[in-house]
Amino acid sequence: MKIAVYPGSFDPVTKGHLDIIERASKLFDHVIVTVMFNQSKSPMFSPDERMDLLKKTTVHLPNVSVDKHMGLLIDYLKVKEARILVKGLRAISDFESEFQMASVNQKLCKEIETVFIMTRTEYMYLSSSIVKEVASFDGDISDFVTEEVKDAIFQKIGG
Ligand code: COD
Repeated sequence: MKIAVYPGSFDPVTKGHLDIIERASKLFDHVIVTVMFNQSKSPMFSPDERMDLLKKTTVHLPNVSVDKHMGLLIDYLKVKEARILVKGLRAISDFESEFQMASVNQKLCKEIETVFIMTRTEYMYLSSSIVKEVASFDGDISDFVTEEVKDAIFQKIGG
């Protein structure tokens, strides 16, 4: 059974993330989407809120589950007996940090392989941060996130 873990901040999940999850779900037997902690970011949503939005967004995918882990990624993979890490790649700007993370993760645990899935062109500009910024100026984010996520963002910012 090929279990893949797709880790991220998912603060909140965007249609770019969803596209990667849907495509990964066709490649692997089971995909665990794991909400994690990125030390360089200050999240808008709590881990449980992010999990809840991910669950609602992926409800149509039977081989996808949602989880959270606040420690080291490779420790989580060991517990789940997963060897595959799924990452999305948008542009060259992603490459440097993703390459660094993949290299460190492989140094920490040789059995782990990172599989990169290229973004679709329509989502290559999309990030959780840009969605939150557009929403903060009351912009239309319907093309970027699902209705549930849109409502959750506007509720958070009091719009
Ligand atoms: N199209 C395609 N892919 C996308 C898009 C898009 N529009 N948007 C985001 N992605 C990809 C990202 O490239 C990433 O692979 C993934 O989706 C998640 O993105 P984010 O922004 O939600 O999450 P990040 O990048 O903040 O997640 C970083 C982690 C939390 C995975 C990382 O910090 C981590 O592993 N933390 C745990 C502690 C740890 O083990 N650290 C050592 C790692 S070397």
